[in-house]
Amino acid sequence: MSDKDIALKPKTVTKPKLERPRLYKVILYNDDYTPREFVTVVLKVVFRMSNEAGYRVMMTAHKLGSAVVVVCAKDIAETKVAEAMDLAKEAGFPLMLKAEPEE
Ligand code: TYC
Repeated sequence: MSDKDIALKPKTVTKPKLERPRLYKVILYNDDYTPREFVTVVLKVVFRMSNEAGYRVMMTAHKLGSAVVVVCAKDIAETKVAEAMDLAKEAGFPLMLKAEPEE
């Protein structure tokens, strides 16, 4: 077999397709019982928002029924939802948040 007979295999570089992890949005829902001040404090403590940002998001939920608090990884979104709802539960308020996948 001469050198000419050696068939060189084309090097196929297969790029692993890494799917970007899906992002989740945390939605805050309005209710008639949780005090505005409490909602604002929860947004500050759990989501590290400024007083102004927390107040704005709280008022958006208050007026429109719901508001997006943050968009982040699934585990973070679910942890924050649980933390916020635990604080509300301890205080006896029916505050509701949900983590939903982004379209
Ligand atoms: N609607 C509540 C009230 O008037 C305040 C509130 C705002 C509650 C936003 C929940 O996500 C909420 N006391």
